[in-house]
Amino acid sequence: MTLSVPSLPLIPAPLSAQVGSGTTPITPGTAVHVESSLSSADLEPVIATFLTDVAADIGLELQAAPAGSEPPDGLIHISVSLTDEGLGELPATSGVRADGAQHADERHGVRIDDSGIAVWGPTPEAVYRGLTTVRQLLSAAKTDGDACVLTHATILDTPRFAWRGLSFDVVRTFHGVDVVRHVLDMLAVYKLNVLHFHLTDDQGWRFEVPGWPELTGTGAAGAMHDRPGGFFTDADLANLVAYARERFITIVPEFDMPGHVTAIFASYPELEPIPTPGQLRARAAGFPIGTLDRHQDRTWELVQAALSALIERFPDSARLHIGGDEAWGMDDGEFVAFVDRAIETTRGLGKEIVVWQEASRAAVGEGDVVQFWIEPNEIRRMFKDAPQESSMPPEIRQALVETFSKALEDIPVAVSKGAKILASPFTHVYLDRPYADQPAAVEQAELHERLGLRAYSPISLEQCGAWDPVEITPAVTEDSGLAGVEAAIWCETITSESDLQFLLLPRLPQVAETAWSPAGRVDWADQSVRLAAQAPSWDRRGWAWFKADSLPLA
Ligand code: TNX
Repeated sequence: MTLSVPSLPLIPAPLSAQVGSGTTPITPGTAVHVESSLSSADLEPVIATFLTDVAADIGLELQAAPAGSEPPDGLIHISVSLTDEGLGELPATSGVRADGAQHADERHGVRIDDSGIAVWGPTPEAVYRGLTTVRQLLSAAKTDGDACVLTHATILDTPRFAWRGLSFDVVRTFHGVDVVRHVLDMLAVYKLNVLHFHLTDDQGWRFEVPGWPELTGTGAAGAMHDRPGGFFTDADLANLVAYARERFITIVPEFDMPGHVTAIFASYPELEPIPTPGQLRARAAGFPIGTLDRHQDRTWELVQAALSALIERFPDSARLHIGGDEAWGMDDGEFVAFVDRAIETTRGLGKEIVVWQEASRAAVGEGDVVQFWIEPNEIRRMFKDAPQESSMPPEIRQALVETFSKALEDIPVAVSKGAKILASPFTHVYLDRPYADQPAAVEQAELHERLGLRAYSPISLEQCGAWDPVEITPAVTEDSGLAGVEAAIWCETITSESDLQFLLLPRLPQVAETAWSPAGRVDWADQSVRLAAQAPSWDRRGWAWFKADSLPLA
């Protein structure tokens, strides 16, 4: 069934909406009331975040009514309440919560009528999501005048998946606290709720580990090419976790291992094993790769210390991402034994795991989250259809063919072991793919040319939004097999915040729609209109974005 939700400039598209004919003006000073004083304490922080965000979005200064006060008769106001009235029929959300919450509930309602706006839901998080809908409506209604005039409507909504994320590489280019806060702002406005923080990789180490000062000394000094390095202090991370929490976003940290670890070797050379023949060949071809050695006790002292530090810094996450991707050149048996012990170590510290798909070859099982990224059809295309087009040294290419061929079995294996799959197919949600659409403005030609990995074939905005996570994920046949949907932004080609934003917008809201809105809703004609309607608010926020020729821009 294709439900259309016409005339509402919302993304992700809501589950259901009825649009009326009247309008109501929301003006500076419009007060936000909590309907029952019993729920004031729970909802006050949510209102405070909403007021800050609306002011930042459009400069509209709403106000919080004093706790317990009744809205004066006849005065337009916004009311919020903790109730699931009228929401009982909404479908259940599938997937896994990154915060491990057992009773999470994001179902909510929003009603706009002559009295103003009512937002309700059974939890503060649900009310926050409903207020986010209001934010989008206010932003879209913003004109030069003082009032935002909203069309009457009733919206009942709930997400399809519990895990709606973005994996963010802060290694290849170091992005500091302010940039990460802006990314959290973007996630929040599109109802995404997980920031997967890729904090370690070959080019750098980005967080403090007690007893291992060289990781943030030598290890953090650089980034890709000659870009400046950096790392997050414990205070920085506390700041980010709190900022995310206010927006009902969980930050899930990643320590990527046993591959992608040469920043560790730069810091502690004694941890570096003798490279395997495959690794030596790759290094000779200019790829600085290496893998951790499970036979050294010091390796496990480091793993234990680093994971413990992450647990301290990211108390809201029920899980640690322990990597497992691209352990190039490592013996298969060694790889599995390493990942097994890393899993055991994480569980021993009281946390659950997320791993990249290759780690399915180790002891993953029930309750684990396995991240699917190597989309099989693309692999077949890459290696069968166009081998002659490769500019890669043949040996490296051979290694890639082997690695990716093995990867075709990973997700079916993970599913058979009872793991939940986090859908991140690199064909559709790797936002470091070049754009296939052309720039509408000549000023963006250079960015369009430079940004995104050239090894990937470009994808269009339409393709980014036109896929279904169940259909694309091998061996998964229904929503319940998935943890959710997560995009990734890798920063090899990105040198600045505006480069980053150029690749995130407009595709990030499309990913949000895939993760949130009901299946079978994909319709580019409608989505492109709703995306284009976001552009003024990106401009007001000062966010760079790609002005694609495929968008119906004013
Ligand atoms: C593969 S995705 C990687 C990253 C690269 C990315 C570029 C994954 C688990 N590993 O190391 O940055 O491709 O898109």
